Amino acid sequence: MANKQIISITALLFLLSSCTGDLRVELKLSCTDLPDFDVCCSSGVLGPDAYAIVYYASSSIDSYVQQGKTVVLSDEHDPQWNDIFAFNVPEKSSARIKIDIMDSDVDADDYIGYAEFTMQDIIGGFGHVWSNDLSPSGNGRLRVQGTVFNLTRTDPEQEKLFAPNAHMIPNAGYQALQVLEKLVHPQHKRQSSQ
Ligand SMILES: [Ca+2]
Ligand SMILES: [Ca+2]
Repeated sequence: MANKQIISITALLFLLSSCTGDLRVELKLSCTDLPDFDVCCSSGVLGPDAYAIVYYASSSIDSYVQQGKTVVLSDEHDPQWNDIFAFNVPEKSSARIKIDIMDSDVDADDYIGYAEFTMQDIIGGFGHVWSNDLSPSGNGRLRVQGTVFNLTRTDPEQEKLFAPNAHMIPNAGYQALQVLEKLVHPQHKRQSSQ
């Protein structure tokens, strides 16, 4: 009996670590030199009303799924968004991220460009920074500032440094709770299905 409990606790810890990840990676986005996008009016040319869309693929073979957006920063060639996107990932994560940069308009929004990088570009990058020109035009540049927390460290103070209003991507904590629920209450499912 005791052995069984030890095995299931080990299995639980493994599943929790694979679901929630060893690292919390927080990303902040900014752009520089975005091209003019609203050519109008006698006042001349305005900068774009830029926002970013975040896509996430949890491995090198998975497809992208749209996960979140920043706010719109109006008439700005060099937007710096305060939105923070947080990911719980394994240390050796092969996840990929794509960012679309858009110009918000009253009618249809305009596409400015995109950039793609991997979670390892952030985890292993100098200062956890990654930047590149936007594709396909090469006009404008995306900069990604990462902050990486090691969740396997038992530091009770660490959590206080997490961005409080981060968009969690994907909601891996929820998946971990579902796994926990199944392991702790295996009877529950059997009974309810009878
Ligand atoms: Ca426009
Ligand atoms: Ca616009």
